[in-house]
Amino acid sequence: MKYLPIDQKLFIENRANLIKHLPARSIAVFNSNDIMPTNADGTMPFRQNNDLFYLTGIDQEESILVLFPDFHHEHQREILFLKETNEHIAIWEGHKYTKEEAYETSGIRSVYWLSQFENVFNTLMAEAETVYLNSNEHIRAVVEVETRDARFVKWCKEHYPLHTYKKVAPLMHDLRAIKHPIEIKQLQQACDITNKGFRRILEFVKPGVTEYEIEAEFIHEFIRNRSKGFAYTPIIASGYNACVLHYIENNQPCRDGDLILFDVGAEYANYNADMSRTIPVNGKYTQRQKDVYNAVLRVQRASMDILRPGTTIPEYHKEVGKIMESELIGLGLLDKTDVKNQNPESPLYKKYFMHGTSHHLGLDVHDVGNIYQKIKPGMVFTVEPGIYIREESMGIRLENNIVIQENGYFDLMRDIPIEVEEIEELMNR
Ligand SMILES: [Mn+2]
Repeated sequence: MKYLPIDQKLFIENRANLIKHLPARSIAVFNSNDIMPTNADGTMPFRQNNDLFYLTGIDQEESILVLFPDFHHEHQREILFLKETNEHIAIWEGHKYTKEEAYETSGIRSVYWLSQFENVFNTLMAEAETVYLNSNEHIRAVVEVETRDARFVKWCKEHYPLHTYKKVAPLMHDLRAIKHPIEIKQLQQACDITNKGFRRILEFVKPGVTEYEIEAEFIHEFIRNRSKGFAYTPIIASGYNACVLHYIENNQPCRDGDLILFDVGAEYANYNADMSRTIPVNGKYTQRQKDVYNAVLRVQRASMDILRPGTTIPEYHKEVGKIMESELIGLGLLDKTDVKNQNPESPLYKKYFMHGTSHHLGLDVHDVGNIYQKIKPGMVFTVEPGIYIREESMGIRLENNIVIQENGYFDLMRDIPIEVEEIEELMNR
């Protein structure tokens, strides 16, 4: 891991919060992610299961967390099972957690090797009535590969058919939606690293550079600041490419007079930043570009003001739509009368602004959290309006990450340049 150690207090408190929701005689099990294969003996970089990470801080494959809050023996109420290590394994496979390190990281005192799992689990299951198991219930997830958690559900039900099974995912979504101050600290770090990357490219961009050269500048800055790299596949879209919402080719030269849209964020300690900025290739926005840019900026700021406790994401998106509508009329892109007569089921603004404005952000980029529940302090959201004008080969999106507070919000990207004047100044130094 490149990131600095996280205070184990986070994981201890996260477990304590989950346990409050478990009824008597229940057991909860969380599995790590698999290391995914590529070809031959190649593998993808390891990415921990976010629920297991949230509850333990353990960032290693083949790990299992078992919670049984009211088990008779206090020392077996929370147990971590890890891949065995010793001096021989350390030489051949590299470093794995020792039991002591796993305790330091997670605050869990009972750390066993994986080979003991079936025995210990069998003892616990004899006393348990209800079993909480994990599943990926993200509403946008397309899952074709069977995860370790999914395999465990099958195994468990086959070996223990008479227990009551429940899903732990809704509990985890509710908990993870509200961020602990230590999590906010990690998210701030991810945003600060993203800021460094953005400032680096403001000095680098000029007519003729290619989108992939810009991508290389970002990742260089990210990794040298203890990030694993991009939080998600970056979008570096100049000119018309910015109108292709999921453009990730990043292989075109940037032309004088065009804008470049970046949707780029750094990962830090498994937490993610999600930033969008739009800058002029030659360091100066044209009047038209400036007008559209400032319209997007006004929508962003107005959106931040109405994203507050008590509302829900669908209600909020409706309000943002109205703000966007009036800006598009102001830019001459929509006609007032047409808007008045529009079908409310498919509002006209969607021609120029076709995506959502905000999503939860955290260990997942599109983080878990029920969007139909009322927004609460401590939730972290992106705010990312955009205007895409295909006939003008121009796409502008501005995206910040904010923490919802009792009154108002805290902008984790407050230090990342966004005003036209500041961006022009930094590009022309
Ligand atoms: Mn986003």
